[in-house]
Amino acid sequence: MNSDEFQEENEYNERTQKIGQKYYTSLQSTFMSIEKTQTQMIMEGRTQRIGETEEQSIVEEFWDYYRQFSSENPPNDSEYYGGDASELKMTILIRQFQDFYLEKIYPLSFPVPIIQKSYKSTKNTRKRPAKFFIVGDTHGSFADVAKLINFFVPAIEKGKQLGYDVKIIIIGDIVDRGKWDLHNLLYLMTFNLKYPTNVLILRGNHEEMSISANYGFGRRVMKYFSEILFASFCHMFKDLPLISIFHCENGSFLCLHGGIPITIDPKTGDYDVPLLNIYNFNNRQVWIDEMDPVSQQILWNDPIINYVPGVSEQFFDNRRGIGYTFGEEIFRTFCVKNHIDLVFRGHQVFSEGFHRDFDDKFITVFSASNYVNKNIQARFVELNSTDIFNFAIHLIQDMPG
Ligand SMILES: [Mn+2]
Repeated sequence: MNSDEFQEENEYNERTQKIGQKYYTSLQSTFMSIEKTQTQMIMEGRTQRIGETEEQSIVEEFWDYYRQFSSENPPNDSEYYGGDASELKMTILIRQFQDFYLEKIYPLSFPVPIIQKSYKSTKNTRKRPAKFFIVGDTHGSFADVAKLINFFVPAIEKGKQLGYDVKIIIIGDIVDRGKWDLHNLLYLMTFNLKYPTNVLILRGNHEEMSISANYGFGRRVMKYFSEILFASFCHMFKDLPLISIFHCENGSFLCLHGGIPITIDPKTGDYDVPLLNIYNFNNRQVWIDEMDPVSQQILWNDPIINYVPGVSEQFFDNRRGIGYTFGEEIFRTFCVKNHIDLVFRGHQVFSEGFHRDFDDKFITVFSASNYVNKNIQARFVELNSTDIFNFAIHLIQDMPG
């Protein structure tokens, strides 16, 4: 229903852009020094850098710290683990997280920001099944993140015992809008490093410098810590992948933060949808303005809600100030071209916590129960590789913990 939708207007505007330009320019030397250290480490061999055990212990430290909290007992929003050393500890965690994505998940040598895995059996081989959990925007809502992680940890253990994979896909917008956003991000990064084969974090439009400098996260990090720490987070955000695709027994599903991207021919004005595997992405950028239009749109686009085939236009400029809204024909063309049967995304707030569009093939899920003082029925999705169309959309509040 339209009335349940909270449309964000003008989120990306002249001011956002100006602030983006400002930080992009002033933090250049910090970005360069982070990159220089990274290159040096690659050349020296990473294992000689920080001992494996020491690296592991940072994850364990953050894990033990966050596991003591719950939805009813959140951490203090102005106090962070490590006391005087907390900025240093965060910097090590960021570096470790970024290295993990650069080495294991989305290497620099791999230009397509899409993480794919097949759970589809062939004539001769039977694939191990998988259970997927998909989490939408959490935006600093610690109560929801704590509940989700409390639910996911035993679910991962159960999968191990019973012989199926458990994959948890977090589709971005972890930061901004809620005062626990830095805690949320640190807890989810720790969760990811603690369970590296089970958790995948995708980039949202808020995991970007100009937006996070405007909507809470940047101010918080700079108030309690420093501009350099903010730069380190922004530099890490750029290495998060944009899309995940899982090929399952009866179809393939895709996760991304915003929506289906469009390409427009500058000469004719004709539009098309990109073939993802051959598109020339330029998404590893700290500032949205430096990214290619398809990457920008993946983070920002929205569907035309209650789309009427043949009546509505194919796409409109998005009222958010960047990207487009797209109709069902664009969605279908994209799916056929890229062999996709089902799409899950976040990005849009509905009081019900979810929305089904385009014949139930384009699903929005929102996972923050308190969003800028609005009460939302926060949800997450569960589905299995044996039948992706038979998915469940759970209420987070019903989960234990
Ligand atoms: Mn978003």
